[in-house]
Amino acid sequence: MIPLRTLAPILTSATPRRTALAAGLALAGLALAACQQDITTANPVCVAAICENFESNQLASHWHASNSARVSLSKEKVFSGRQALKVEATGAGYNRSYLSLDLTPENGLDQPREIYGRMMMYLQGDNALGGDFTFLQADGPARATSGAPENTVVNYRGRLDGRFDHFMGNYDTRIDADGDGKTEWLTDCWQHPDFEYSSAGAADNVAPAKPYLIPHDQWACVQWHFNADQNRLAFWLNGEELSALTIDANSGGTGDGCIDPNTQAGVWTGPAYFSQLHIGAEQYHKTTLPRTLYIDNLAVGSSMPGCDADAD
Ligand SMILES: [Ca+2]
Ligand SMILES: [Ca+2]
Repeated sequence: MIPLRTLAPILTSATPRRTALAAGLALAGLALAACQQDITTANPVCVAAICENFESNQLASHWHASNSARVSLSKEKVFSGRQALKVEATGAGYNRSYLSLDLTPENGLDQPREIYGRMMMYLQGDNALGGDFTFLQADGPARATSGAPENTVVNYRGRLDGRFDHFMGNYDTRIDADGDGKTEWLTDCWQHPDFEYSSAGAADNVAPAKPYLIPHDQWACVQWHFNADQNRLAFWLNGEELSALTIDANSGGTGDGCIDPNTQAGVWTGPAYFSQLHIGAEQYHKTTLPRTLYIDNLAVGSSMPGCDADAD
C-alpha cells in the first residue's frame, strides 16, 4: 500500500501565519484562480503527517467511506488539481456521509492527543439553511477519569448550524451498551457565536458576524486545533480565528449548553486520545434537507497547516 502522504505531493504545511493568511485571503480570488489553473507544475511538498488532495484514481484503502455512493471522488468542483471529495448528505433524518481515517502510525499519526488540521470546503448553496450537520469530527475513547462508562466514544466536532449556516462547535459522547439507540452518557453540548433567532419570523433575526458564516458556492479554508489533554477545541474560517467558538480552560471547559448539562458538569472533556478523523457530512434531524459539499487539500498534523500553503 502506498502511504497516503506520498499520494498528495502538492500540499505544504506551515506554522500559523496569521498576517500571511489574512493577506492571502484578501487575495482569495487570485489565490483560488492560481490553484485552479495548473497545479501539475506546483511542487511544494506536503509536510503534514496526513495529506490528501484526492487526486488518485480511487480513494486509498486506509480511507473508509461510510457509503461509496455519497462519498466519492469528483471533478465537478476542485480547489487543487483535477479532483476533490464530493459529499452528498441525504437530509430527512439521521444519515452519515463520512470519509474516515484511523489515526495510526501507518496512516501518519499515532493516536495523537493533539491535532491541527486544515481542509478546503465548498458548500453548495442548494438547500441553504436546510438544517445542521457535522463536517469535521475527531473522536476517541473517553478517559476513565471522566466518569463515562467504558467504551464511551468522545466526539469533538466542527458543525454547521442551519439557522444561519454558521459555524458552531459541538461535543458529544456516545455509548449504547443496551442497543436502544440512545446513549447512556448524554452530553451533546454546543457553542455558538452571538446571534438572535426567532422561529416566529426572520424580521427579528440577527445573524452571527460574517466570519462565522460558512460561505456558499465558494471554497473556504477550515482550520482546527483539538487538544484532548486541555479539553480544547478551536476553529478558524478563511484564516480568521473563530474565537467565540473556542472551548478551553478560559471558557471554563464548558460551552453555551448541553442536552444534559449534568453529565461531566458540562465540561467538554477530551478523549484519552484521538483514534479517528472524519470529514464529510453527518445530519441528525428529520427536517434537514439534502446538502452537497466538496472537500479538497486536507492536511492534519502536529502544527497548523496554513490556508495559503497551496496558493502557488
Ligand atoms: Ca484535489
Ligand atoms: Ca442505550
